[in-house]
Amino acid sequence: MLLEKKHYEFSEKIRAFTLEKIAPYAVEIDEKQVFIKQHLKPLAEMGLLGMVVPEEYGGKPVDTICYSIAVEELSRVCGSTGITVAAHNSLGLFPIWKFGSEEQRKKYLPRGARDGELIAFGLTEPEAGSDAGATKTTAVLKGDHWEMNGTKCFITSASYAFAAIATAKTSDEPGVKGISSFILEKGWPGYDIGKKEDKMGLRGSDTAFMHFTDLKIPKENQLGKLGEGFKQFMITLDGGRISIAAMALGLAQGALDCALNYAVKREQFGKPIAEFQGVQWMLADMATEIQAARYLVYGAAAKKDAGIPFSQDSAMAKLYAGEVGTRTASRAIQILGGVGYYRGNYPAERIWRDVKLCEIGEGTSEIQRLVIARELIKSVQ
Ligand code: COS
Repeated sequence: MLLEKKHYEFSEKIRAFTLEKIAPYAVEIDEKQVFIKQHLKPLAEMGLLGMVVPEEYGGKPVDTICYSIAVEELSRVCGSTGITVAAHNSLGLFPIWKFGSEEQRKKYLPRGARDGELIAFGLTEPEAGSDAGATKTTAVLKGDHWEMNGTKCFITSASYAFAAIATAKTSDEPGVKGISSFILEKGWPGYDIGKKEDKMGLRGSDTAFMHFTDLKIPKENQLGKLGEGFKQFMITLDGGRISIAAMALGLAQGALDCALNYAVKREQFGKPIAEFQGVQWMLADMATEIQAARYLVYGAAAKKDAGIPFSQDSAMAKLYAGEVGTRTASRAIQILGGVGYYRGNYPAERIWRDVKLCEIGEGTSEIQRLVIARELIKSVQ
């Protein structure tokens, strides 16, 4: 059985938390485009900023199904909070825990996992998006330090993160073999953050460029082995994609919540529109697709925890949940009709803007199809 009693109990606990602490501010942070900074303390107190890290490093570890449930429930009420938590856990904490030295773990993880501070992930560059291996950023060894030059873009929480991990070419070896990764600290000379990006959705999350100019990185801040940066980041993204799938799932559920509550109250032709078969079929399709996405997400999560290869599963979960998310949000607006098209009154419109990111971030839907197809072909070779 995929789900145990503990998962339902965890889900109820997180739902109560999100309704009290996160939901009341979702409209305002979207409208005013304010970063969700006020949520960091309560999120840290709930352990939600340290879900993938052992207690000895300040974490409050949960299994990957619970982690997915947490991102799902947060996103159900506020996508901006969902993505901030997902990116911090999966892309910030996880690689330092997985690939970092004991010193690095002790130095960086507790601040991120326990103290309400964020860690960012720098892979994408202006010329290295889907082709993540086309990194132009370089790091050159100069005595006791590395000197990094380059630019990373679309970086979640870049402006607020106290540290970031980033990839750079450290040798001229062709392909991705010459890419390594490093832990960087905010405030180091030559580590600059660009302006906050003005986004269509997820407007309470922070997204910005990171610029590195002759940035001196102490040798001990190299993450893992030299030349393994690309692989580390791919392994990290395999896990991250489960969390973005969970985010899409939560947003889709939020859209269904909205449409369902509206449909049972809104009367036309003398009865609630939920009594019309056209609306019922839409609601039924939304609920069924959400449930199918949910089991793809939890299935990928269970495989990850069991130590079974799950690249294909996380790509499938993200692909399907992302597409279900946009479809569900669009149907929810359709059920609401004119009021669904207005801003601020009902969450469906915000969800529609937020959820589109789930078909783009941490690998587009096209990249997920590529990953799935490669695994399929590999399985018969
Ligand atoms: N786990 C472990 N290793 C992996 C891996 C994974 N999931 N994916 C690739 N690798 C390894 C490969 O095994 C290969 O190593 P070897 O040369 O030792 O065999 C190496 O990495 C290069 O892999 P590959 O040849 O598949 O690289 P490509 O350049 O073809 O790129 C894709 C692969 C397209 C899958 C990758 O660039 C990608 O995921 N792009 C999307 C990036 C993304 O998601 N960006 C979002 C940024 S975060 S917001």
